Amino acid sequence: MHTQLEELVAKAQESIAACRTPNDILDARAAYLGKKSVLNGLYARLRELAPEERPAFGQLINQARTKIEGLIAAKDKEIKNAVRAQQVQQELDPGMPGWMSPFGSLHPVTIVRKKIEAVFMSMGFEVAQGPEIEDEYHNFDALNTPQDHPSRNLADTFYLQNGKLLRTQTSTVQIRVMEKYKPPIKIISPGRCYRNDKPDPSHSPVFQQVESLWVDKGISMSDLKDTLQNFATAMFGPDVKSRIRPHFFPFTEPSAEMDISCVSCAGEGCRVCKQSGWLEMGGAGMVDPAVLSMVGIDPEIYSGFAFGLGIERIAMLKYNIGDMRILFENDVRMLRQFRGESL
Ligand code: 2NL
Repeated sequence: MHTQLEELVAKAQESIAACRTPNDILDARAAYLGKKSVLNGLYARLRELAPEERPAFGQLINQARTKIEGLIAAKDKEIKNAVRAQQVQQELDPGMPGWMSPFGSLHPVTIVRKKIEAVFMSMGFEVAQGPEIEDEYHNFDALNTPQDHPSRNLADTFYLQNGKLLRTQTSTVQIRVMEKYKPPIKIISPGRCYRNDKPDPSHSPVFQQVESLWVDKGISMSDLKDTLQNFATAMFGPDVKSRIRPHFFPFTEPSAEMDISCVSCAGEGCRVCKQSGWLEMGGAGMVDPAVLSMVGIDPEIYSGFAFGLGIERIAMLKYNIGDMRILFENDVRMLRQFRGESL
């Protein structure tokens, strides 16, 4: 029986070495380790031996089994690797042209935001950022907004738990900067704002704003007008004019609305400017002394201007988009227009 085992292992070794395909491996495994295999039959024949001989011989059978299992596993791996290598060689044609990279683009609102940031940075403004989740103090109280002002209403502002809300303007960032730093302060704060508005051609509940703030000794309304004109020229070209009209905001005194001459008709009157020749750009004014006091800046020594611009509106004017919702649907046919667009 001993020699029979040795012969069996030798035979197995020979036929395993001859295996070429995964099927050959299956056959070899069945033949040498399966239920009907010679090896399996040897277990039954243990009973023919004297009881004291059985453990030693049982061990020999087990050793033979382990040896054959190892040989099969090694050959199996070898065959699988060879099959994989052959497949790769068939699939890989180094002469084939590569796939074109599916190049993306920046979103038009992002392109315009970066352009606005660059324009203001060239005028010496620094870019400040702050949280989109705010408290009533920074969004309303510090901006001198009365308790009964309609903008505080649930219908206009998204309130969260614990007195928190989604900022309705990035003035919150200006307040935080003024709380922390002394003048001179010359910053812009671009970012997302939230208002409980139904989407329509000129409104979206999520939109982006850039606010500008310059506080120092002797800052006046003429600095505001100058900054506005420089911005308009850099953004829309040398022929664009600007103007301000009286208005009211709780956080500025005096307050104004800013217009630029229509970029569509050069001031002649058209559909875009509703025949007026002018386009509204945003609100502005001299920071209310009450706001300066609240952040610990002495309004007897310092003054400042502030204004707010809607980025989507500027993007719509720049790219001739008639409906703000187009900017948020992200239809790839719209986005593709901006492939390769630089600032
Ligand atoms: C608009 C345009 C505006 C400001 C924002 C501002 C910020 C501080 C102090 C005073 Cl910290 N003002 N920002 C000023 C005027 C207009 O936004 O249409 N808002 C409703």
